[in-house]
Amino acid sequence: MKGNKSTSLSYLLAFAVAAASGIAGYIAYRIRHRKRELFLGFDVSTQSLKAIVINSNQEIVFEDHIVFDEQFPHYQTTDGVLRDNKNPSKVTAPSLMFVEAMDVMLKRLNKNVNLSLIRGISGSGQQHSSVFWKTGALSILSSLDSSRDLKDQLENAFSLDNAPIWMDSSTDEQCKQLEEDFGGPQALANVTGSRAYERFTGNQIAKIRKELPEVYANTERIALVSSFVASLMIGDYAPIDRSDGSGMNMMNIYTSTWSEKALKSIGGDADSLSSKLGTPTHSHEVIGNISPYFIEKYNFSKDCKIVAFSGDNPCALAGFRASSPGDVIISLGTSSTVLSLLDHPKPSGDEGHVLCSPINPNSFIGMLCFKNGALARKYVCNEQAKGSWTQFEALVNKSPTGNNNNIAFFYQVPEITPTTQSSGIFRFNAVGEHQTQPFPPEVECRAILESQCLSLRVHCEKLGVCPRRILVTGGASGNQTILQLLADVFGCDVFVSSEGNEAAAMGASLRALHGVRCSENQAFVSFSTIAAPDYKKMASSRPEAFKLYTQMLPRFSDLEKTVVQMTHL
Ligand code: XUL
Repeated sequence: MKGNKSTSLSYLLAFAVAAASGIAGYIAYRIRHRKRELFLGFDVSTQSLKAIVINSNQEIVFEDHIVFDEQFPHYQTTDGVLRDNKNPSKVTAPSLMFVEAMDVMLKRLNKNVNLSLIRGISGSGQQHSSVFWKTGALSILSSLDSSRDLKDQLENAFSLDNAPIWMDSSTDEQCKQLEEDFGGPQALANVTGSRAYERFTGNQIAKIRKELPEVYANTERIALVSSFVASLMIGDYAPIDRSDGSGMNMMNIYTSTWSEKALKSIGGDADSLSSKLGTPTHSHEVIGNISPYFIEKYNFSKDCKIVAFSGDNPCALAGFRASSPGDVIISLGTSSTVLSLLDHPKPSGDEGHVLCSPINPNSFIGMLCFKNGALARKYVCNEQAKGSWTQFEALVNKSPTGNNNNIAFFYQVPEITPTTQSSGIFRFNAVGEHQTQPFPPEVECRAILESQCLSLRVHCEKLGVCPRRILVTGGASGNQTILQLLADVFGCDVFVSSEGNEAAAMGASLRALHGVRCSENQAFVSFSTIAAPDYKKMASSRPEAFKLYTQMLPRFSDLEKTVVQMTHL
């Protein structure tokens, strides 16, 4: 009895040891395997195609880019785009140029990276920009010959060679019609996340249907640049992801399905337009394995997964590893852009956009674009400080927080947030009198910075964006005075990221990693467990200053409304 007991015990022990070493061996194998895994992100932006390859620790192992104008002069683009000489508001890009860029980039990748180790691919595309596949194109796409380049096989695959991009602003008529069909801008924003915008793809489609009916009829599939490049990768029509899809004025952002009303208004026949668009998908979804074309031509693994591609702004948010509501990214470049994760969005019929989040199926992004960023700051710096930023900062610091209630608005170009009709500089002294002459230099220098920061806060609040922490990028992120001002105006800490300017491509590669992990897990995995942030704190809010700016806000907002009216006179 005793012997039997000890025999079964030792069997149990042996079994446990074997199982444990089996599990340990399996874990060791998984770690070794994971260490070798690579993830690829593309970014088809306006001027260039970028690619970033990361390992599973999110370290960049390869990056490269191709500038369209330099590499492909035969498309005759300027800064990646074609402008209509007769109508400068019409802006397009050649769809085949994106295909040729992919041919060139894949060859470069093949020379530098062991592509058989790429486990997942995703991408970012210039948002709102479209590609029109011609009837019959799917059969070409799904039977590509790996002995030939993509470009040679797809040159006749488009119903429109040059398709509208986000810089196009020629759809005023279609925007008015769409808003009317919905019962006004707010009603449209309540469903699609934005009032009608000229660059938004739905309005572009409506215009093509009206002006080029034969093109519309001969279109089998309408893609965004993001889903277009994803289609190349899977050799099939790829779905539009819900995040990029919310930049079209057509998708119900709460259900991620096309709005019937929008389909009818834009396409006339809702079913026909719906079939041209396909069904939107979650952004973290694996939409297929890589097509045999790339396996044969570049030695990709047949298990390489393609994760839905998305727009450049959603991908930039992922690239900065924003993880929870209240993470607000402020990009201070030529223009200023705000991106924020939101749980409870308030779509506005006046301004700003609510997009679905690319990293969380139950969350949203608030996005605001301000046209007057660096140019307006530079103008004041040139006028008041002879172009010296050191002198400019010294002047700013000579005037107290709140600028003794002097407020000014600097619009070098007509502004979109808030929407002004014209450019101009508008100054108001402490008692609200409109001043035509510049303020003294220290007041003028502080005025431009306070005005831009207060305007950011006013419009963020309108959209439901309340920062818990602010992450600043872009040229002005090196300016400590601006960082401190943002901390004081918003009342939160301000950080900078080491991610630099390739946030969209980085975001695409992180989304590839995220999508693959969700697929392995057969369920959604939180993005924050995948992509660890790497921020440096640059400024903390000072309570007294925050209080003062909060008190100033209603007056600032009223004056801004007055200025908007003045530009409409
Ligand atoms: C955003 C927008 C631009 C483009 C640039 O709405 O139009 O930021 O996404 O590619």
